[in-house]
Amino acid sequence: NRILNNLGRGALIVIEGCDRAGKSTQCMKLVDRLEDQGIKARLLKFPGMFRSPSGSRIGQHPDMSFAYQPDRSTSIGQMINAYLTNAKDIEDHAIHLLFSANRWEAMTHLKSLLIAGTTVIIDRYAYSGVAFSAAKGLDLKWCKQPDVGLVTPDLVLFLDLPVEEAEKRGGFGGERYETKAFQKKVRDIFMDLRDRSWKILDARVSIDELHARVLEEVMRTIENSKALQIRED
Ligand code: DGP
Ligand code: NA
Ligand code: NA
Repeated sequence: NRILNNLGRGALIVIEGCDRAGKSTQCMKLVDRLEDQGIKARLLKFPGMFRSPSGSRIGQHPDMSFAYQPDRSTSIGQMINAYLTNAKDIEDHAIHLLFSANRWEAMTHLKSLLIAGTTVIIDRYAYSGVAFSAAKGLDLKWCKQPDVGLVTPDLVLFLDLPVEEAEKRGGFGGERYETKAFQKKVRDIFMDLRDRSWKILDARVSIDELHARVLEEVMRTIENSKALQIRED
């Protein structure tokens, strides 16, 4: 539990949830809103690609030109993209390590943002890493190891949407993992990963209502974060 800095750093906020819960929309609205209020904020996304409304991957989101796009351009990001779109098969343990490596390669950048006082919003983090791989049957303890030492979030907001509702939202696409049975397993594992930093928000409400709930939790965390340290648990 190494302590890096404790002077006016930014807060680290993670948005998690199953597919189609509305994470990317909420992340973008949140960053916009924080910036409007004069709070320096940036968005990171793992893996580093956004979807168009039709569900296909479009790389950088048009509204997100200000965001750091981690790693579509890196060789690891390209392998993950090929895997998710079923262009390439990668052994389960090997892809797990690649997802983790994709987070590790952003850590230097993430720490420098936090230390500079910027609040960072992350669309998926190590919880997704563990939940999706453990849902395939990989050993839970093994799944957690590669992400040990990543910067610890101050707040994890889990946008909770029943899988049946998620399916209605334009349906699951043809990407790997996008089946009802698999998403149910992923949600169960997410629930086992809850810790003190988690808040579960009902994602069945309207976009604006959910945004208000997200903002409330985030503002509370930012107000308390002056006293926070950067931890790598
Ligand atoms: P998204 O772009 O947020 O829709 O994520 C793409 C897909 O990749 C989604 O089905 C969730 C999955 N995913 C995200 N992070 C990880 C990870 O670290 N490990 C695994 N196995 N899957 C992940
Ligand atoms: Na997804
Ligand atoms: Na998303």
